[in-house]
Amino acid sequence: MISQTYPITGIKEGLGPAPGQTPLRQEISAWSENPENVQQVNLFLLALRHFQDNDEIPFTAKLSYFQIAGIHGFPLKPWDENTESKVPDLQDGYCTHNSVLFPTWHRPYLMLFEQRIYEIMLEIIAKFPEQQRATLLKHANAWRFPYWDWAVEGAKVPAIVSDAKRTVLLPSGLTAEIDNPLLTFRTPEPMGKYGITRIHEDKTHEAVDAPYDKARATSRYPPVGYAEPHDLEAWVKGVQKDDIVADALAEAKWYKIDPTVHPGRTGIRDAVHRLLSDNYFSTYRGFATTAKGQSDPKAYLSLEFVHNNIHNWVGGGGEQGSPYGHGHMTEVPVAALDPIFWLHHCNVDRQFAIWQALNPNLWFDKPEDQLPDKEGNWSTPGGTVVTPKTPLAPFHKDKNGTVWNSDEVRYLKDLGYSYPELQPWLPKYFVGGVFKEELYI
Ligand code: TYR
Repeated sequence: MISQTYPITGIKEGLGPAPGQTPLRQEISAWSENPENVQQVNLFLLALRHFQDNDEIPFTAKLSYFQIAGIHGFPLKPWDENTESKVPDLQDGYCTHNSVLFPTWHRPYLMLFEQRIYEIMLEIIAKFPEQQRATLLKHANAWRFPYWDWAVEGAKVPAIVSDAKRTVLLPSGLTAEIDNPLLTFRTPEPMGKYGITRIHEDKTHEAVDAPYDKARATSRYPPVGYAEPHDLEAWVKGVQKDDIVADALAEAKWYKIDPTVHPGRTGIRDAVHRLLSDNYFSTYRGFATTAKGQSDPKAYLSLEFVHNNIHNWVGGGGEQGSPYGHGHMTEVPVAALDPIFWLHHCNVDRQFAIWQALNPNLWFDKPEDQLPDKEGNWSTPGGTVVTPKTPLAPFHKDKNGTVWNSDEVRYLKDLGYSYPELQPWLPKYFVGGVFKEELYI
């Protein structure tokens, strides 16, 4: 029995740059390269390193990086729930993919990650000399988790992620060169020791053999096999071939789209532009998820579809005949172990929020092909009934086990963060020259 559940509340502190505004989640390169943010960037790197360190927060602890990443997939265990009974449901982990719950489930998941980093920042600030603490606290309160905008022209893995080492200022006043905690998640023992297993075939039953159990770090574009000692070593130590990520993003070979059938297949920017175009989708489901038909561009394009392809282009090996193995980001059960997962999902959440602001009246709706049952519930094609009240397990709002639902994560203003594009100076928030908070999402 879980005596107290962990309340995911969002960060409640801090002021945004404009009146009535919560602090913004910012684009990671612009944020990290702005000299005004050196103290925030320093706190962030110190906190992320602490979060990932088994000696600081053991992987057996509910609030460790390892366990929080594990909610998404492996190890297939309940998290913050009292429930052996849940175990059989957890064949794929808790994450909801190919479901209308895809955008909303990942929202409290990201809030949890952001909140943990903030909590650790506060612990680290307490170790700094007293006279520095008030300033550091102000920086921590105004901080929100950054996003990686993989849709900009020339998108590549941000330098703050690709750098092997980063210099940080320690509470003692000394500087240190540390292994970059954004590059990869490292574990002292092979991850099999903590319950991460090998994957032999992917979900379409294509043979892949990815020794995630042997890895002691996450990889992007690892070798395709591991029979050769140097390939095994690459898997164990982790490789991050971020130049290849940039090439894959530029090439944008969308899966399942045959270019001879859809000669207009274009890049990521075009896809995102269509995602966010006025009236492109007539339903929330159409925008949100791959759980719909695949026959025309509007049917195959969705936030989830774009997101899936980014996962594969970042992890590597997802395309038929690829000379690379499946890096962590390519496989749902292990994707969240790679730190870049969080930066990617923050951008997915941002696109979701921008779309919501553009389409304020669209929300959960019945699928075109099914009618709601007597209670007004409808099913995903897989048969599970989902509604905007479906619990987004295992994310709790309070200590008493109350679980978040999609309706409750609909408006960012309740959640303690916003994005640069959603600032309240947009004219629509000012009616008769007065700022209308209720219109601001
Ligand atoms: N491999 C998945 C696919 O091809 C993409 C994906 C990977 C989606 C990891 C989510 C995720 O967490 O659809």
